[in-house]
Amino acid sequence: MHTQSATKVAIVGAGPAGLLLGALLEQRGIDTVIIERQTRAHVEARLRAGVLEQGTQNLLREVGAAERMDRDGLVHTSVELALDGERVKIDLQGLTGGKAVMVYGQTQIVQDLVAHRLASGRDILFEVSDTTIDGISGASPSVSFVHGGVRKTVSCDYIAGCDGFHGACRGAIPAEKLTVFEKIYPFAWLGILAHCAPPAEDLIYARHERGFGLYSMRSPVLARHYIQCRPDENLAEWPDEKVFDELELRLGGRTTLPRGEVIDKSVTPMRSFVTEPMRYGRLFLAGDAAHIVPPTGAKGLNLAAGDVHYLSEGLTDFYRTGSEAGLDAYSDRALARVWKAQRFSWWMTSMLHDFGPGDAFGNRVYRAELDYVLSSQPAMTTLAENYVGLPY
Ligand code: RFL
Ligand code: PHB
Repeated sequence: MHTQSATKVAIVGAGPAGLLLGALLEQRGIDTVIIERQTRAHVEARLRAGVLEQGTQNLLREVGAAERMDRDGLVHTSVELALDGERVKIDLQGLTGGKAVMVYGQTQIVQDLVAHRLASGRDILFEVSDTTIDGISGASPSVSFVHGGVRKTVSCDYIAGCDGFHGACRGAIPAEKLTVFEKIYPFAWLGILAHCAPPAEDLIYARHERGFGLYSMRSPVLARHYIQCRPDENLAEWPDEKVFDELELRLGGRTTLPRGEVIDKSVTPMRSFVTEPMRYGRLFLAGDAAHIVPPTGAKGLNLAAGDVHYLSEGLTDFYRTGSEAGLDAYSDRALARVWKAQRFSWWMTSMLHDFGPGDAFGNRVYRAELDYVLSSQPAMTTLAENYVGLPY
């Protein structure tokens, strides 16, 4: 059996980019279909980002999916950076004219956006397989996939490729039409989620001769911590107590960390990646499908939100006025912001990590850079302005 249907915008991927784009378009009366490779339970349990810029928060409010975020999210008006155990508070609010970030899990955002869409009577097609993208260089594109054992084809005006770094959409663009920029870092993050209090009210980003450490949280009783490790690190060599011991050392050894049951432990590789342009014909890429940042700047999810903001504006203009000017400008507008976030994420990553014995000069220079930032008001202002998020 093969079923055919039609929509205005077919959205591939129900991560933050696809779900938020769906919500923005629905709100403006633009019909969408969202397909997702994984189960609903899988996408709602995936543990990822935790820091939201004001622009991201505002988009969630705009679509009416921010009730839980505004109730449970933790507003952070400052962040700490540590160099060899010496902690310095950076007053985000004071340095940016009143801006702050919100600590609220991507896991929860995805749950909130899925619930929001289902409550409006629209569905999400989970567990699709064999996704193919057709006709993007012509006037009638379509997305085809298997769902519930049935091959389905959805024809549409436009396709939004929100299917992450390993998705199908980027690969549907002829390779010679894309330019890829990539940098792989010689380290990764070992992350834990644990039932215990975070060590401080602020997030702490720490540089230490033993490597980077990040002390983050999901709530006052749920800590989310990371330590720099090898890309091929074996988790079996990291029993829970050893992770906490190492985190204490990277904070300078003078702070006793609250400890508790570890409920998740994983290794995340680090890369910077950008695809240009973010459009080919009637296919638009958004979020991790188009770019990856190392997590040190907390920008990945926020960039995905920025992309779909620009894309929703372009699509809204088209359906209201027939003008494609906003869609034609999408890639350039998104990339201008993406590259600034790439720069910031690379800078934070360089300043805070140990690049190993092979880059002794770099290690000294990056350490000096952090030392400088922590003693200079203008440098702290630069950090704060980027951390809270550049304007759309
Ligand atoms: P996602 O979240 O990867 O979603 C893509 C979705 O597409 C589905 N998919 C397909 N569906 C249908 N057909 C196919 N052929 C498909 N192929 C794939 C996938 O199953 C998936 O559901 O991409 P999106 O929406 O662009 O969102 C991007 C963010 O998830 C990502 O940038 C952030 O998580 C990055 N990130 C952080 N970002 C921040 O802004 N602040 C942070 O504090 C932060 N911390 C992090 C992070 C990422 C991390 N990891 C694990 C990579 C911390 C970590 C540890
Ligand atoms: C997190 O809490 O998962 C987190 C926070 C800040 C980052 C990256 C991840 O820069």
